[in-house]
Amino acid sequence: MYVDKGNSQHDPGNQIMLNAEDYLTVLQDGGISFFCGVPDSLLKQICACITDTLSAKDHIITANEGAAVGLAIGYHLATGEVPLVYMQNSGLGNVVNPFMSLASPEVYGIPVVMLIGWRGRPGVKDEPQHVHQGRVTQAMLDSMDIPYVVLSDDIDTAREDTKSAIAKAKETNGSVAILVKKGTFDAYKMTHNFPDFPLEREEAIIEIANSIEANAAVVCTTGMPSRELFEHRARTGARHETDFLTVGGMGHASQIALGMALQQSNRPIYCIDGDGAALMHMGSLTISGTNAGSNFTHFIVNNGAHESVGGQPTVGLDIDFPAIAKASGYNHAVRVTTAAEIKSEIENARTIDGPVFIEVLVKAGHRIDIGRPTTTPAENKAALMAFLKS
Ligand SMILES: Cc1ncc(C[n+]2csc(CCOP(=O)(O)OP(=O)(O)O)c2C)c(N)n1
Repeated sequence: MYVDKGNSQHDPGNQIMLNAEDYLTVLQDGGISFFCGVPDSLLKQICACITDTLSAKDHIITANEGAAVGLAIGYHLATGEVPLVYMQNSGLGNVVNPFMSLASPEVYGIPVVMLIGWRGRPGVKDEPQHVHQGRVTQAMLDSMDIPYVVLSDDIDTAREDTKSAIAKAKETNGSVAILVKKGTFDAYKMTHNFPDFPLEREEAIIEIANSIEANAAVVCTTGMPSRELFEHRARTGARHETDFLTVGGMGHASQIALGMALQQSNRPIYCIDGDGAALMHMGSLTISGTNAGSNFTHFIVNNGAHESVGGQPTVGLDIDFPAIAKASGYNHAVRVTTAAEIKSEIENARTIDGPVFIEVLVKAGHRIDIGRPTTTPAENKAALMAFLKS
């Protein structure tokens, strides 16, 4: 089901762009007053504008995209209105179950507008983790019977298409998707303030990498943390064979680390997680806490933000991660803020029974010139598997 009334052939390099505030007004004028979802870099301007403009009752940054569908269902049941769920197309996987089994017109019939950042759009160069997902995004929507339109960067066309999408969602009691290409939105600067902790995320990651054992393996989370780790290894002349970069599958780094740790109980395994990623599949904390052994150390480098995709806030700084980890079965759980504390907690972890959980509070922000992995995921996997055999 292809409803492409937008100018999908338009080159995103072109200068015409949508202003985020104007497009938010289009959505609101069309009758949308509740927004929820997980941010994406292609949507960062509109997500930032929504974050700045709306009250906590009208906008929730959810743990994952499936949870956003849940929230949207509740909102519709309580108001009869149409909610908007935003996400990166990689989040579609998290949406499939609550959509198919609950929101579908063949089950409860809940009208939802989905605003989806289209990473890996065919013809546009993107990272390996986006290529397959980008190529099948339309086919996935088709197979779920979700009609879609590609958002035009012309405001009048965008207004008309958005109005039709909302009308279609109401008429069918179903979901309608609006796909957003790279470069659709013009710059928007978010005003949210973050606390000023001593370390930057990159400094924390470097300290962890420098303080762990030579035979240790690291599973690093999605987004910039993996890029920063990769660059650190490259700078120090190390090969990348000790590290698994969780370039996609956000929220699953800790279970990848657990899978390794259970099979290689003599090798120290470190997970470097993000707060947004840990929140995305927080239930996994209980599985690591109750199943991991002493060789498992779980870091959460917490900047209170989805920093890698625009810095929209998470609830990471409003909750007590170490308390949750302790209650989830970790034997030792601490919060640190300095490089010296990271080093001494890693030393301490070697002498006590694990699993160990270490939250590092860091300031939001990143270097603007962080590179991307220069080796492919397949090369990375081969090198890591050879290292794990050694
Ligand atoms: C399922 C899924 N949803 C959304 C994304 C887009 N995404 C990539 S990194 C990221 C933010 C990660 O935040 P956090 O774990 O706190 O790490 P930070 O970037 O703040 O260091 C998001 C939302 C994704 N890759 N996968």
